[in-house]
Amino acid sequence: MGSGASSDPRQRAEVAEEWFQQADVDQDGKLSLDELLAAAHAHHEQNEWTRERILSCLNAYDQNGDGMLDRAEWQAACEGAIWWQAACEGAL
Ligand SMILES: [Ca+2]
Ligand SMILES: [Ca+2]
Repeated sequence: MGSGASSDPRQRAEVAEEWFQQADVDQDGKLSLDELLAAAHAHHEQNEWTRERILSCLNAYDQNGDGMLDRAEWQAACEGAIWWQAACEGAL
């Protein structure tokens, strides 16, 4: 029997945390638009992830309106969708 690890929410949170640490270049505990853009471009086709698209995703999950995603907002974004792409398709 497989453990179904890929759908384990705890593991997803761990992956989200890994992403966060990689993406948070200046290590201020928040992901800015530029950091999100760089992270997305490291993993996806640049053409697919325009600044406008990232920004609309950011706005969708930026709960305190500071223009950045902190850890809690990032975790919520990652838990709410397999990856942002799904969320963004709905938001746009
Ligand atoms: Ca940062
Ligand atoms: Ca925020």
